[in-house]
Amino acid sequence: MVNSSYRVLNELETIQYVRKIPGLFSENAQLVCKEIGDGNLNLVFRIIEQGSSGKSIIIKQALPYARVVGESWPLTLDRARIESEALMIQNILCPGLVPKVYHYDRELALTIMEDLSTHIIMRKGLITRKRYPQFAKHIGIFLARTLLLSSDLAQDSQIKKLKVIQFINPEMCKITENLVFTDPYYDAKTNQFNPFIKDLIKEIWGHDELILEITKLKEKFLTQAQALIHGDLHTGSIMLTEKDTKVIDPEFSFYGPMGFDIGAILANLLLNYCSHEGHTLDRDDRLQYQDYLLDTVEEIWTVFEEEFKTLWQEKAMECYASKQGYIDDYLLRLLQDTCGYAGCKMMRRVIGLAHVPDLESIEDHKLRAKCERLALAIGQQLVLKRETARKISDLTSLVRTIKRQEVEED
Ligand code: SR1
Ligand code: MG
Repeated sequence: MVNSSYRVLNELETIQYVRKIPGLFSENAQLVCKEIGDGNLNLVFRIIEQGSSGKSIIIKQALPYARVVGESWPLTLDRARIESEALMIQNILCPGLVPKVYHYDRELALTIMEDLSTHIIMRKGLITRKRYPQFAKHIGIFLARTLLLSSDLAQDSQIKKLKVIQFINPEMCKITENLVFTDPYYDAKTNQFNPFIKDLIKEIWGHDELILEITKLKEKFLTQAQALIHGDLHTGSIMLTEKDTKVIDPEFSFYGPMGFDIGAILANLLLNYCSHEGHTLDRDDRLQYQDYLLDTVEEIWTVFEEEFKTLWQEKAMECYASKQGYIDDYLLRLLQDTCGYAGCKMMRRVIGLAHVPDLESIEDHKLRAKCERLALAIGQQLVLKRETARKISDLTSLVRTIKRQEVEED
């Protein structure tokens, strides 16, 4: 429900608002504001102080509906609280890897945070084949620290249960339940897909074994309060430079399965991998960049696993730390969940409501279909074969094998 003092701000009102917040700008500062949001859900304003200071901030305001659809899709404003509280926790667990929060206003569902105008949205960089040498290390550490340190592995179970309550996020979870695990697997009205791949999508709708496995992954998403996950960790939720990485937008955060976050980031690297069958027609350039993406997938997991084991040594509760073989079993289950969730996340971006610019920016629909078929083939096998994975190279080998089968290299 929208509270009575909530109102949607325009650019001028946003300037007037920030002037009243102590410590942001001086009284006479000349401020320019522009709404720059291009995401699915919120308003995002950037305010820049004119003159030599060049100081700037971001003001993010949740709308009481999903921006991408309009007022017919009402949406909780509590997501702004979830986002600001998750950012503050993540900033404690891994300082410097998320934007700083300067102010949160519950009434207006608004958060003021660090401006990252020197960084770009990772997805945009990947489409133009940019390389980010520090990214795998940064995101591997982010994942290990946010996931392990928020879980029962590293904190008292009573304290953790209170955090589960703090991060109850039913409306945002429902979006994921529908858009990731349900709608893409039948002829739902919300689906949108390229008519050139309808034959393959119909096969997926009739693939009982696949749908059974997706149902098991959905059940785990609904019921496993394993760690405080970001909940929407795609490459549009990452802003970076060659040296620095910031994870943004944790409004889907809740206590869920760790593999959902790791799978999300790997899935989005793999969607980009598929998209270069359409974007990068020079064979050598394409193969080199695709190798870079698979190396990145492997490095993310390797860094994650190393950091997870280090944290385990330092922080694991005695009841887990003392059990021989437990950590290896835990990480194996996590790898298999990661494969499964990566598969679901790939398929939903091809069949479901919300697509990715990596694929959507391929204007020739027949060429795009080639990429989408590859993404659907990889997605299906990641779900179906997840329990055979023993190490991260099993995932990347699977991708290479499927590409050889699906895309004839000349
Ligand atoms: C209506 S929201 C659609 C999608 O955008 C977000 O980024 C989430 O991925 C969600 O599923
Ligand atoms: Mg987002």
